[in-house]
Amino acid sequence: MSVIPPSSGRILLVDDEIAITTALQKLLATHGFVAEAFSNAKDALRRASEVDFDVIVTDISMPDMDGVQLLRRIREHDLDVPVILFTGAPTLESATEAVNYGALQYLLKPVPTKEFLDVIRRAVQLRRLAATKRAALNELGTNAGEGTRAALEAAFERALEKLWIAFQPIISAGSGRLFGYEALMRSGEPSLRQPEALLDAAERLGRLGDLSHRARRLALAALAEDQDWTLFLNLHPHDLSDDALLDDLLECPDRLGRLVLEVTERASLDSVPAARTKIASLRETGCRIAIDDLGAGYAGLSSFIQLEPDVVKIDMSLVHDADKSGVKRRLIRSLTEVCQDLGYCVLAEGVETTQERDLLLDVGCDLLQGYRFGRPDRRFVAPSW
Ligand code: G
Ligand code: MN
Repeated sequence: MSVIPPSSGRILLVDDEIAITTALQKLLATHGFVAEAFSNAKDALRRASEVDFDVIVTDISMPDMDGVQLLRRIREHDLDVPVILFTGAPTLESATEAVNYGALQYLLKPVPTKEFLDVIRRAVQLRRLAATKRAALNELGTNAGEGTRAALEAAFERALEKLWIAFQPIISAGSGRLFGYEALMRSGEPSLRQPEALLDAAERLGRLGDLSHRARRLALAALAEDQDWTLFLNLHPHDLSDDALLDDLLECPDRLGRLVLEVTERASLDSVPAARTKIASLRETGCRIAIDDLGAGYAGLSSFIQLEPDVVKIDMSLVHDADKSGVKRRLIRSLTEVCQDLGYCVLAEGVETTQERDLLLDVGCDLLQGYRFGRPDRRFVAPSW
């Protein structure tokens, strides 16, 4: 066996059985590694925040914080360091968690010396590979935050705490005056600032309910203002299957006449059980229903049949440059006519230019929304016309 020079890797060992860490520490030292041993996870965690280890080896069952908890805490700030869990009492649960939180290996005690050393050497190499890869990604500016579940969970928690609502004005086409505001969720957490990223994280973590509930509470609080404008609130298809939606609405029953719930056309409602009944019970609270993003996805008519909307929002992909495209112009015109015949109020969103605005006025849309009138903002910005 070749002798590995010193500095071949810095290893953190954690086990409440000191005899084990002492033996491993000696073994590692004779093979050129620098190993530090701790008998509890808390002290080990503190040390790991001071020094960069190449590999962390931890027992699973320990008093206070166990090895899986330690792994989770480490992943909150270090996505790369290989963590090896070892245990005398393997369980499916701990093995599953080990995988979920990105453990490199799950070893059974007692670990044969050769196998242990092989695993450690491979882990040190992987650590170096990860560091090089991350440096390259940072250099290229493409570090898209690949990571583990715990890192995503930690970011999501921060995002929930820093959740805030932006309000974008909606204008009455007839008068050019303010009609209402659409509530748009935003977060102060840099990695999850935009709603798409936030919703994607919530979906992956099974936390859509928590995110919607929080955003809804913040947005509905705005209705408490003694004003007469209408609030537009986006629903996720998941919300329709969540009793918390109705509960939250019923906390402010006297304000629901000023609320419009937007349901996107992008996702089919066919996957929502009893969507029609649910929409009906929402409507019974006094709020109105809008179909969002019309023309952006999904071509069927089932969302109309299921929702019987009060308002239809024409997607910005149709509105953008509509004054320059005969096809878009004709589409908007016929959509508006058909919807108004059916008794729906037509809102055009994503209006950015005066030319687009004038075209939509000519077509006869009822409501207008877009940067031309006002951008989403923390404050209730007065629209320009
Ligand atoms: O899907 P929904 O209609 O809820 O999406 C609204 C999103 O569109 C918001 O995030 C908002 O910031 C953005 N938005 C609003 N007005 C405009 C606009 O005039 N142009 C563009 N490009 N985006 C807009
Ligand atoms: Mn919307």
